[in-house]
Amino acid sequence: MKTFTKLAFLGIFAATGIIIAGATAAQDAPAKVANLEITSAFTKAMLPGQPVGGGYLTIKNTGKSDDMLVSVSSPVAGTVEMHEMAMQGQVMKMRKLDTGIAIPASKTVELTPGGLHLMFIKVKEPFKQGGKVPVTLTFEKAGKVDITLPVEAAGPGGHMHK
Ligand SMILES: [Cu+2]
Repeated sequence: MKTFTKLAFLGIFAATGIIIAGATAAQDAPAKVANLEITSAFTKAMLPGQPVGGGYLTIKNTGKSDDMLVSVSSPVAGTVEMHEMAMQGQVMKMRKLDTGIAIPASKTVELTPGGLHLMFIKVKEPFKQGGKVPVTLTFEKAGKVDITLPVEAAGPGGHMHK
């Protein structure tokens, strides 16, 4: 099921050059903190009345010790949680990760629509395409790093909220 979902997303990417262009635009110079490199950070425009937004990024651990993303904050949201999407039978469910997201040594962890993601809660102003969302990531060992998530068009691959 998971493979199917990934293939479905790849299909969407392949079918729409617009999204590929958007994804490329998100590839700013990597933010670095200790042995971690953060790339491909982005969020999506929120629809009117949508109370929460997702955040996506890739974290590469080039070091020899495991790390963990333990907390996330943003001045534009009351709270930022770490979530995971997973198929339970036929239903995609979202789960809050209370202990954080493990970033194992020599591994790359991707937060993507349909998988692990950040969830912006109590967003003050809905994210608008072309805007920027400042985020502070706190890692257990590497410490804090500030990044900026460009706001891309709302579109397929977003996730369902309950
Ligand atoms: Cu979520």
